[in-house]
Amino acid sequence: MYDIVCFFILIKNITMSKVKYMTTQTMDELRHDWDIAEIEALFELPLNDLLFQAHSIHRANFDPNAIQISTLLSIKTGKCSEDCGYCSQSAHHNTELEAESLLPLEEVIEAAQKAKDEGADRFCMGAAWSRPNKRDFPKVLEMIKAVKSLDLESCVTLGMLDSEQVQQLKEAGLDYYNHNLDTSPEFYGNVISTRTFQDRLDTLHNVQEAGINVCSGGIMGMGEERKDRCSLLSQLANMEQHPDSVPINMLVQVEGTPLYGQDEIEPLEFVRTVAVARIMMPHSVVRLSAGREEMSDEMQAMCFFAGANSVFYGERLLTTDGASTNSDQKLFDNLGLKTHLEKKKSCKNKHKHSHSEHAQSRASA
Ligand code: SAM
Ligand code: DTB
Ligand code: SF4
Repeated sequence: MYDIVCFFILIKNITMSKVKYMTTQTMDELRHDWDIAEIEALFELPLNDLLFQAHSIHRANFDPNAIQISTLLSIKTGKCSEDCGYCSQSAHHNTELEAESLLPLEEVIEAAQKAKDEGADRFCMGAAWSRPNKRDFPKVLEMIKAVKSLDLESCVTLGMLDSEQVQQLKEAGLDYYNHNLDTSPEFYGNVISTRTFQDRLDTLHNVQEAGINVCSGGIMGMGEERKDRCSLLSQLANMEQHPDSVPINMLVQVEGTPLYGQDEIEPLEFVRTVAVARIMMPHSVVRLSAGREEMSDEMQAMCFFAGANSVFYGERLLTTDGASTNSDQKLFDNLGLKTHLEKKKSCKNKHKHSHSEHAQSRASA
């Protein structure tokens, strides 16, 4: 209630020119009609106003001290036919990456069990494919079933899918499909030439139709401008259904890729992007994704305040190193963030406690 009161005081205090945009977004209203000018106006807010608005919306929709933990595994590495300018795995670039064909099921199970033991609640498997092939796809379905049987949520990212493949993924019990829009439709051609923005939207549409949760976001720091970040966010938020999960990646610069040596995004511009994503998609989980190992603790803390409530966790992302699990654990402790698994355990313990207290009080009565 206090948050709501503060939020409306804030809105009242904002200059008249901004009011047009600010009053249109309430705490959990889901809008699908964002225009670029109003998104730009959010980016232009004084940082404190933007963070306050984003955090108020975050708090109204989520536990602000809970964090969702996903762990990644590359199940098929390198030699990809697409030419994504950021990617170490494209066959078009010379990145000295060691290619690997599809991993055996046992290796995937082992990695998933390890991820669970380290505190992950979701296991995401990525394949360097433009689209899955007939030979390997059934093996991926088996991997999904195996991950589910460990009581982990499953996520895969396999490139473009047709509606039959989507249906098979659904039947295998897949929870999330990751398929990033990556950047604005206007900037897309500067980064990728072997597929179109519309190809990405078509796969997302198929996935949503089948009732699989969509995980879709983008990469910041590829040389795009703020207007591109606004345009990407408008594409995500104006989808018929917001993605359930929105990964905001900061480019991991890989030697040998066309985007190596690119000017980095300003840390506060990245924080603003997270905040605007939170405001525009109030019910979606916003993931602070690749690039965390380059971010200071303070920058990450600001992103969590701005509304990020998920991370990729583990020493390895797909082909590059992730933030170390030790330093992550310290960071979460320092910020008082609890993972979903920790929250679940403490809930169970409380439940057990109240049962045994109840039993004791009955025995002593
Ligand atoms: N091949 C599939 C595809 O492109 O959809 C799945 C794997 S691909 C590696 C998954 C996503 O990882 C990409 O869409 C991109 O957003 C992200 N990604 C890849 N390389 C990255 C990098 N160097 N920095 C940040 N994100 C990256
Ligand atoms: C996403 O948005 N980021 C992840 C996941 N989805 C598949 C991938 C990050 C890759 C970072 C570079 C690498 O390790 O190859
Ligand atoms: Fe291939 Fe995916 Fe990398 Fe693009 S991002 S080159 S599609 S693995």
